[in-house]
Amino acid sequence: MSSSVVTVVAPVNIAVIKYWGKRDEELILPLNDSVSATLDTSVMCAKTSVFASSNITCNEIWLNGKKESFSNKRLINCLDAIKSIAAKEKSVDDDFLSWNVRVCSVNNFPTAAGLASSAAGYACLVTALAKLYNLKSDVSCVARLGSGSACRSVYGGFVQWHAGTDPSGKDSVATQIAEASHWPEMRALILVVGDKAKKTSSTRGMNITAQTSELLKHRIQHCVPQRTTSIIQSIKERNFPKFAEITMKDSNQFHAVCMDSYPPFVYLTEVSHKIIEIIHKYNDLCGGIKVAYTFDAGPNACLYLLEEEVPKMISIIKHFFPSTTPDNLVTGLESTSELV
Ligand code: 2P0
Repeated sequence: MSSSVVTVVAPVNIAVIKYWGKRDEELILPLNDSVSATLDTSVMCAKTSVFASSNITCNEIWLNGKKESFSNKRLINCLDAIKSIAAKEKSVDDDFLSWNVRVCSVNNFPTAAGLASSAAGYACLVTALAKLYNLKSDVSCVARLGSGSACRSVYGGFVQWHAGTDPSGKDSVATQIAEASHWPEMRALILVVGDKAKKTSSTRGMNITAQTSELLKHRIQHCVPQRTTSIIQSIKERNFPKFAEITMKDSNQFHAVCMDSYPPFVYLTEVSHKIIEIIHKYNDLCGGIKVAYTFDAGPNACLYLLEEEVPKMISIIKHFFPSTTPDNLVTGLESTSELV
């Protein structure tokens, strides 16, 4: 086989049932199931090109135009896992498998600011490598080795990551609940509150929480299983108020769990709290739930709402935050990752 380049675009996903806490750090196995929606790649995505050649003397990676070290363990684990599947499937010849790779990846949104950049980045890398090596197997398991939430970005629409029980991680995989076309009116609006890298990384934060939070134990045993079943049902029934209520409660509990950690850490800012207050007031005035907020490990809000609410919500946000530019707002759900 001759040298070749593969370029892939992969979407960001924003969880409505949050993943927080690992039972295995090396294999990245979560303590609970999580559920997310995958966003439209036309506005927020990672784009990765991979190239293998006998002329490349050692593996190389370029992130947002800057050369980085390929010594990151998670990166190496992903490449090794893909190569080992390729060897098993005999999908490429041995020469091609022995060549080094060059990876170039860019995000079109703030990296490390709690906007799921690692999810899109690793989903993109793993999908690109799987295409380069001609793999047939599901690769959500490999994306998980890069970043837990990345396994959910391998699919479009609404996705569940099953925590699994097997110590090998073989059943800790993502599956699609429904395609984006199942609920075509669903929209996500991203409000970029801050684009600085977070003080406490997700990996470190999860570690502190798993070791110290009593509330996390309660969440895993008594809240997440019921919420996961109910939110999947709400997606299947296209029941927005039910979907939205569970989404907001789960986001709030995730941030409560961060505060219950010792030492505690905080991702929400005053502006994030203001957004929460505005959404609750808006829903009260509407006499029913029309908009849901959710916040990841950062201050930025993701609002889930139906298409008919988007213009109203944009004018409300502009009223309360007059400096908001159209760039701060992103809409749309995604159907699948694409090869470009
Ligand atoms: C999620 N987050 O479900 C949750 C909600 C942030 C808050 O998954 O250590 O970057 O690489 O597995 O996947 C962020 O965690 O962490 C995350 P690692 P990851 O989307």
